[in-house]
Amino acid sequence: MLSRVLIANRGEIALRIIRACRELGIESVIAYSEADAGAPYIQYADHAICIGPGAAAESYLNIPRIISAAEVTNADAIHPGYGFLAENAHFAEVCRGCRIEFVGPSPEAMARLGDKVSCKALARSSKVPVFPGSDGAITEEEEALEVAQKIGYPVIVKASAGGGGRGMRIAQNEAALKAGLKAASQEAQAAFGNGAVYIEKFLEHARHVEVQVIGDKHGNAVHLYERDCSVQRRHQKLIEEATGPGIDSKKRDDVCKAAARLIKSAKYAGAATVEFLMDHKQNFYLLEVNTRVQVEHPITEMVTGVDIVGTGLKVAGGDPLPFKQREIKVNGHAMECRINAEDPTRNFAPSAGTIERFETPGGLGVRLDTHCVPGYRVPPNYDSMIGKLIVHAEDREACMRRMARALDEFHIGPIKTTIPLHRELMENESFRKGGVDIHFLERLLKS
Ligand code: MV4
Repeated sequence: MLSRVLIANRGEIALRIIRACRELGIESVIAYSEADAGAPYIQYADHAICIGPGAAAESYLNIPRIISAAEVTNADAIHPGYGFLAENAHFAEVCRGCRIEFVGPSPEAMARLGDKVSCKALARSSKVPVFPGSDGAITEEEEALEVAQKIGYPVIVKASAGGGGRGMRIAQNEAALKAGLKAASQEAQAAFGNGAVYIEKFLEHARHVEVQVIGDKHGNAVHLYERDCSVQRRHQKLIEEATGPGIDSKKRDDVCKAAARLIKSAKYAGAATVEFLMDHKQNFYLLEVNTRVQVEHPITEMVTGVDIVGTGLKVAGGDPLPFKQREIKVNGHAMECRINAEDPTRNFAPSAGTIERFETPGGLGVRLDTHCVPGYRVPPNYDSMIGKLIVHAEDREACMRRMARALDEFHIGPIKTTIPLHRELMENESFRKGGVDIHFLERLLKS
């Protein structure tokens, strides 16, 4: 078992990890930047250490400073949370070299799944459905044109090192494909230092369905069912729900088992999310694997009763998974609304500053994961998410009514937030029916 964990992250996820450590009897050390000095969540950690200035490159992304902080505070593990260094295989490798446990996968498993070309190859050999396309990275224009001819247009060019929508180009014809290959490769080279690209068939209308999985160091892998995250804008999710509305039980079983198979093949220990696109016939195709705990993990916790962050800490300490697949049952429905300090009426412009009014919802089935309190100043240095409103109810209808009620009780000012948009979405007919596609929100915002 781990005895002291350094948390190399901030905000609500830092608080989530502090809470999990406390419940397991693990000491927590919060590593914070000067921009986060005095933040209220810091007091709940057992120890705290400043790791540098507000700029992420000089603190939450700075490997030498984080490793030094772990050494001087005598931490035996580092939890990266999400974002920052969470999916950096080099960082996981440095931790290993310093005999510090990285709370997450081994650098090898992270690289196998993080590189999309190698992930797709592993998926194929594990009988996980993938989009038709090139077998590996494309090196010659000629080869790309041949593959596209075979699978038919439109196709999508993706960067092997990309993810979350970066380094992608859609092509409707040969000319666009030639241009897209160059552009995607250059963008990937500049952003990730790896210009490798591949192509696959482009699916137009789809839902984003992702499966929560968790593995241990003893070769066990279990899925915790799926989430639907189709309500998004520019690859930023706004609402997620568990389980996916309208997915029939056979398809659910297929997609969830495929995800568990993939991380088992990768010899993966820790929490991960396997992302898929699902078409209107519920055919599903692998997109990518997120090798970390995700923002939206709480909805899965609410419907399964599994403490995902706590279980991640246990498996990092060498414990086998404390449950079997057949013990995992879904109870009711859960939904999460991301509360961002942004103004939806001004194209989601950031709205940093001091939160004067912060009145929070409560009651049956309501969970609020936030690091904010009245008087908290939202620093301009980081992403704009200031909290997650999570509700759980017996079914999807009741869940939406409970979310509407909780949003009505939630008052934040004078900064602008996504609360009013969420309140409108709870009344939206298409959303209420379930099964909206990944373009739903952008279409709605245009109209
Ligand atoms: C696709 C696709 C359609 N067809 N791949 C975007 C982010 C990255 N994870 C992969 N993405 C997509 N890959 C094929 N073959 C459409 C998207 C996509 C998308 C996926 C999930 C959620 C939102 C999205 C928004 C635009 C495009």
